[in-house]
Amino acid sequence: MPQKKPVVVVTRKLPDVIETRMMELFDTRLNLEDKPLSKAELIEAVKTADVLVPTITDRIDAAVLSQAGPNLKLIANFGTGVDNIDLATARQRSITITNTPGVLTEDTADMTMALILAVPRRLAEGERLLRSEKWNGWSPTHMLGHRIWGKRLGVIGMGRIGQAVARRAKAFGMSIHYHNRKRLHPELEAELEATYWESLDQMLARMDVVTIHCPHTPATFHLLSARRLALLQPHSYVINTSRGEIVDENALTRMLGRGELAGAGLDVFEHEPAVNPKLLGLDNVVLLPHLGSATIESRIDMGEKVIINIKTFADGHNPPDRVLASMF
Ligand code: 8YV
Repeated sequence: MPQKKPVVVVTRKLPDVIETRMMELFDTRLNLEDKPLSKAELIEAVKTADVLVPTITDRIDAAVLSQAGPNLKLIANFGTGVDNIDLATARQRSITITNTPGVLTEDTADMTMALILAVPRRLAEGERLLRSEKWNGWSPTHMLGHRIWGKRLGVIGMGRIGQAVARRAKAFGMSIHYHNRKRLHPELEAELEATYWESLDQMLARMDVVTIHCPHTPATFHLLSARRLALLQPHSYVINTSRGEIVDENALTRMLGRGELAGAGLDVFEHEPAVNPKLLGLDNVVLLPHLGSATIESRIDMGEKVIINIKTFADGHNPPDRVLASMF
């Protein structure tokens, strides 16, 4: 007798090719309108599903997980960060969690590099000026920014994305510094020409640009606290394409407004999709709506990872991208 297909509930609209394949392989319930699920709808989903496919916009907390039906054995997250899921409660309930690492590394690194260039060179500000039809023509002293060649880049979190950013920044003439829970293998450190700082505080005080690439966990919440932001020099820039919660957004906004920092490039925010209104009024920031991995290539690859994880799990094997407690 053919095996019953698992009931898979997908919380958001995914690329068409992914949805088509999921419909072929599983008993899939799609969200064609892409309207984020309410808490009640999420609870309904975990009651009925064998597999849930959430994204960053779904909070799979203890309240939701406590309502999960006996069949929910896998949460196959569409995304690498799993801070939207209460991992401890999921573990207690023997629910396996998978994510989609690796496939969005290069795109996220590109977006980070774009911000590292855009903020000091005032790209968005210049574009706004032009569009407002207020440009009066070239002048030797008009809209001067800062050179990034020869400057120090401090990478916080030297995993896949941090390394991909380091490679790009090195090619732009920046010197690479990093802080990580674990020091890199000496060969990799040498290849990246990266200097390791055991003390984040000491690194921050010496950098021209700081970029964040660690996951958001209880340990990294407000890692860039008001105290640590104050260690940065007034000419330095903060770039964040990781998670908004890692930076104290109010403190950052205050310091940017007072000129205690030179600028910031932010793709993520502490209370997404809300953005601190004071940030919106600042000229020295470039703000993006969480576009780090927003390419069709990344999204399809992420979907394929989700499919492989579900299929492997349904076939009775360990899925390749299991999230283990030790990772976070
Ligand atoms: C995704 C991301 O947009 O994968 C991640 O962790 O931050 C993003 O690039 C989002 O998380 C999808 O759920």
